[in-house]
Amino acid sequence: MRRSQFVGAVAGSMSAVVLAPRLQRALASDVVSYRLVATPMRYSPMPGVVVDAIGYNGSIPGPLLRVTHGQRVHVEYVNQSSIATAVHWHGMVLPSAMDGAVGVTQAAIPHDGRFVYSFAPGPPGTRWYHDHAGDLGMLRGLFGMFIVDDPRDEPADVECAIVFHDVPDFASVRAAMMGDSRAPMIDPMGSPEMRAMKPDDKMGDEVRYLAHCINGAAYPNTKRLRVKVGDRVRLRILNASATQTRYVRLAGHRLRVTHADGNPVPVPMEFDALRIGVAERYDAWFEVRKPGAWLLQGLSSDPLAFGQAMVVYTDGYEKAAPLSSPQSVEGIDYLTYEKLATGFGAALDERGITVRRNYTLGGGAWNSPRWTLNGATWPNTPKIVVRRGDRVRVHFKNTTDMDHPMHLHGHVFRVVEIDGKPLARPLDKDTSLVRANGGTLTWIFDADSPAGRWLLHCHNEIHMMDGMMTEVDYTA
Ligand SMILES: [Cu+2]
Repeated sequence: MRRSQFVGAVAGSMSAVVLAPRLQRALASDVVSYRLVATPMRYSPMPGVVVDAIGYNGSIPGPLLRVTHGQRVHVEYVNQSSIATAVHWHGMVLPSAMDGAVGVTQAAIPHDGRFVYSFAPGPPGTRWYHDHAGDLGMLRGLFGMFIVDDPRDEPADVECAIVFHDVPDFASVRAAMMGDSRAPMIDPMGSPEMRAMKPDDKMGDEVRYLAHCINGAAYPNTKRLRVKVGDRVRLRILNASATQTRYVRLAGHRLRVTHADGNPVPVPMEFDALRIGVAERYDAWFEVRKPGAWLLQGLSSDPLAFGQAMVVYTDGYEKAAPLSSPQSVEGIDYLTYEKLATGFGAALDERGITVRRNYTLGGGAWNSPRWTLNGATWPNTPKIVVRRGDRVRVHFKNTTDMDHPMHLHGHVFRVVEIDGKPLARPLDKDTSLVRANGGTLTWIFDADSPAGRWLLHCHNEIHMMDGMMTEVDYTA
């Protein structure tokens, strides 16, 4: 019997949020209504850290939004935050006017302003929502998970929404944005955290963080997940960090990945740990085979990041010291795109491609202080102009010494090539990391979304604000 327990990403409360079963909710209404109000809040993710933040409905992350695929959503958004904002629905294919990209699909919503977002959320999967107004709202706390349930999914006994996020030091954010030489910019030797990671994970040295959190808090104040022996547990994991890649591991368990960015993977596959770039999501399952207590951790050698952990436990183990994992990825089997794609294939399938665009990712402290596409910054970057029905190939080459999580609005693309080698099976995604130091990656997508302008950008908040952004325009 399915218990339909759902632990939502609601901060400010240590208790689990139990939602009604999916089918009942689907039958309840064809339209699901939410009201989101952005307001300033004092936010304390851990003792000794208090920041002036902005949250949706007084919570960081914002409330979990959830519909069953086929339902419409009606979101009344009210901006009481004192900054300009708008809400972007990350991973959704929706009318352009609902996309929330300020300056492209809508005007910024001023303080005291209101905007109604109404659309049919899809495709089904683990999606999210966040500010996209260019006034640092997301860094201040304006983000949350949005689940579009797929009624065809295999049932889980327990589902848990898990949002990894970081609390920035705003002085370092402002310095990074201004290219201030006093800012902790990229250190060629790397910070201790970066040295412990693979070279391709050098992200986020520009911004200093005060806390690394799961669902609004740092360990040991993180919410705990109670499970039973025999439970099949589905974790919906989002990396909402503004700049940092995360490795995620559950002690004592392998994680079976079924969805990448909410989209079904070619073949579900088990890993010791997930590697999750900024804005990416993975659905990861495990079965509880024995009683115990285990830590779900974001791996890092940064002492501050040890707090990015939460306890999963069975009855009787509430007080037990949880089993933990070493803070290293050395020698473990962690998720990579090529593994998820079942390896490399013979040749790229270029059938039907009508539009080709190559982007060189450039910039950074040692090349130029600006982050660029083909040497230019937004809005002077070369666009991709399409007609409905086009098939588009986008090739990235990364000349910088940081990974870049490239994101396309309003489409699901297929990752088909990495570092010059075609993947055996394409990965359906909306955000993908392009490896540092000469890495390449290719997308193919069909221009079959609603007409309009769709942003394509690096999801590292600093890089995007700096200009590593372009757009896909439909002309007909
Ligand atoms: Cu970037």
